[in-house]
Amino acid sequence: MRLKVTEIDALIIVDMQNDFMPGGALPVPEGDKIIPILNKYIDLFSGSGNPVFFTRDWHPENHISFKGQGGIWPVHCVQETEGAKFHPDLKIPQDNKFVISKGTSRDFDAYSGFQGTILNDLLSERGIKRLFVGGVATDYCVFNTALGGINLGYQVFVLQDGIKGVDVNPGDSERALNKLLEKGASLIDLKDIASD
Ligand code: VGL
Ligand code: ZN
Repeated sequence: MRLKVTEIDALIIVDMQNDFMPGGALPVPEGDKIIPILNKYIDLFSGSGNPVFFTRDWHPENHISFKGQGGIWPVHCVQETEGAKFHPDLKIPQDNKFVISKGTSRDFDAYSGFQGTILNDLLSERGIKRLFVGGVATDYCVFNTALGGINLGYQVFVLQDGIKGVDVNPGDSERALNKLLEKGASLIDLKDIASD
């Protein structure tokens, strides 16, 4: 595939936070391995003046998704903690970047960057029609953010070389990607995007 980044394109980097990286509270295996390639995507979009959106899980300390409150996850990405910060190696641009916090109320969880946020407004008011989605976890927040984008009418490209999954059940990530393909998403790699 050969794609050219134009003014209708936005990059969405999902949940590249310390708690989701090896050594974190809810690690995605090899989650840090995709940082160099995500930085290349970020350079490419940012360099051509396209907006880059960074979603983050941003939970209050008694969040319902935590085991202590009857949820399924260990405590993770608590607002203002070290674990909730973006990985220090992630190259966050100075300009034309947006941080989207989700899962911010105690009683609601959000796996999609669109859920309970202004992401769709920010995209549509900029005339964005195509979304390029990477980050973690393939089978949770990447999946739900990409699906949310498709359901809102965006053309969605999932960055095959810029995602990692947790696979709580073996095959979860593969099933998630197959579902996205079925819904009309495309899988691309960095080499599919023209740099000229
Ligand atoms: C996520 C589990 C719990 C994710 C967030 O970012 O994929 N997974 N909260
Ligand atoms: Zn969470």
